[in-house]
Order: sequence, then C-alpha cells, then structure tokens
Amino acid sequence: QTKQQKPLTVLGCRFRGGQGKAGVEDGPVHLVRAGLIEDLNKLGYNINFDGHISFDDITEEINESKDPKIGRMRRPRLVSKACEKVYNIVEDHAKAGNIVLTLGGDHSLGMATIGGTIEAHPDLCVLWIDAHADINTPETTIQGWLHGMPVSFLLGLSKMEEYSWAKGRLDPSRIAYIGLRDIEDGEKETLKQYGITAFSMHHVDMYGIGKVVEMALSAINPEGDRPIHLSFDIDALDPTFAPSTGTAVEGGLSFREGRYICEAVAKTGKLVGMDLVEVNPSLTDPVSAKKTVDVACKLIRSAFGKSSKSHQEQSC
Ligand code: 4U7
Ligand code: MN
Ligand code: MN
Ligand code: MN
Repeated sequence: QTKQQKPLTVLGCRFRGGQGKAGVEDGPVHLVRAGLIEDLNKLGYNINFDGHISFDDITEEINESKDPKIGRMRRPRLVSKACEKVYNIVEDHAKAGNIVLTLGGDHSLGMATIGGTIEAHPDLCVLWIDAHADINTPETTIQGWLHGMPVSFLLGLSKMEEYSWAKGRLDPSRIAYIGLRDIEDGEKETLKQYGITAFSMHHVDMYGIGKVVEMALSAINPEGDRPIHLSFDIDALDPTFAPSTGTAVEGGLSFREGRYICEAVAKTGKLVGMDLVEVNPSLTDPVSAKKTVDVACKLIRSAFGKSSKSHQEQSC
C-alpha cells in the first residue's frame, strides 16, 4: 500500500546575520549532505528542494557601514531583508499546501518561517524547543543579536519601521516552549506578562517529557485541530548530544527527549512547518560536528514520521 505523497518544501537558509559566529550558514549544507532529502523521500514525501538559499546578495548590499546599530540591535536591516525574503517564500509554499521545512542558519529565521506560515494557516500554534526564549525586544536585549528576538516580532511586541513586513499575528496563547534554561530577566517579565506557556528543564525533570509535551500541546491546541509549527533550536539538546552550536548551555534535553517531542508532533498529524536551526559545524572538531548534524537529521526524520525502534507503542 503506497501512502499519498505529501508535498514538502525544504528551504536551506544559509543565513548567519542574526548572530555573531561564522559557520552557522553551513548548517543546511551539512544536513543535506548527510542524506536528509533522500531520507525524507523514503518517508513518502514529495520533496521540493531547489538548492540552498544564499543571502550573499543581501549581505553585500547591506554591508556593515550601511547597517549601523539601531539602539542595541546589531545588523537590523540585514536581518530584516533576509527574513522578509524567507517570509515571502514560506508564505507562497504554505499557501500552495506544502509543508515547509527550514534548515538554518540562525534562529532569527523563525520570525520569517512562522510569520509566513501563519499567513497560510491563521490558526497556527507553535512549539518552540530551545534553551533560550528568544523573546527579547529591541528594548530588553543586551547582546543585540536578532536570533534572541524572533518571538517578540512574531507576537507583535517589537514594532519597527524596518520590520513592517513582520505582521506580529501570533497570539501569545498559541506558543509553548520546552527546554528553557537560559532566560534573561527582561524575557522572564515578558513571558509572565503575556502568560506564555513555558516548560523549562526543571519541568522536564519534574514531570517527564511525556507529560510536558502533553501539557504543552493541550495549552496551545486544546481541541487538537490546529496546524502546528515546530521550531527546533538544536541548542535545546544537551551539549553532550549536540555540541556544535553557537550558544550551548549545559543541562539540556537528552537525544531521546528531543526525539520524543518530534515523535509526539508527528503523531498529531498536524505538522505544517518545522525549523531546525543553529547547527554550526565550524565550532567543534569534525567528529562533534558530525554528531550534531546526525542528531539534527534524526530529529527531523522523527518529526516527519519515522518511528524509532524504541517507540514501544508500535504494534508488531
Ligand atoms: B538562540 C540571549 F543573552 N538571550 O538574547 C540573547 F543569553 O536562537 C541568547 O536561542 C540568545 O540560540 C540565543 O542574546 C538565541 C543571551
Ligand atoms: Mn537557543
Ligand atoms: Mn533559538
Ligand atoms: Mn543559539
């Protein structure tokens, strides 16, 4: 029995302008080289992959001298231009009925991928898997890098002329975090103020990953009928499993916990978009880089329906 082939667009986004470390733009190249497209094909998807998106043209056009800081924000115009480009591509593919998988690149891309997807699926809900909340605003940010701010743009908390394309249509009740362990004071305030559902590693320890995923999904998707976007920052995993990333924080999710999240999302049958971001193969030795890439591929395969051997629910 052959499954109906679902259309899946894969966007390799070679973008690093939302953070300060070179190499994260090579993440998508490594993921594809590891055989990701073939794997997804085998899972029964009809894949649309046109090669990686380069942002060199934008980076050249908006060089540093043309992109001075706005307040503390670094490379604000570059990130806006790059994300606007991705936003439009994602919107088109999502409106055509495709699932969209975005390979980063840094997590500033999240404002583009989720922003574009919500245009096609207005009732979208979002699972944000990360060590960080990425909800800084231009006012609260200390580092100034945009990869720590995408959620504030998605929620419409950060409004700037340069980002007028970012409509801020995501309601705070429609996003939940899992994996948090490095949140700044300003971000904590924002999470509290908007009553955002957030499960830190403390909650994972306390309840176990199964219960946490169940609580997260029922908070953002109580009837189970909403389309889901999974934004997976590889730094959600513990650095022992995913060492090659720019902002690694100890005490993270195990590989199995990360994969469980992806399997649970797959099981809903509601996945319409996924990001796998922040893999930076340049930051470690080649063995650790490969480990990080392989783990990222496994997470993606699980989210797109590959059940692991340890998936005990499976009947024989
Ligand atoms: B990532 C940070 F200060 N909060 O804003 C910031 F701790 O996409 C980290 O999750 C941001 O990797 C991390 O710079 C962004 C920092
Ligand atoms: Mn992170
Ligand atoms: Mn992130
Ligand atoms: Mn990071």
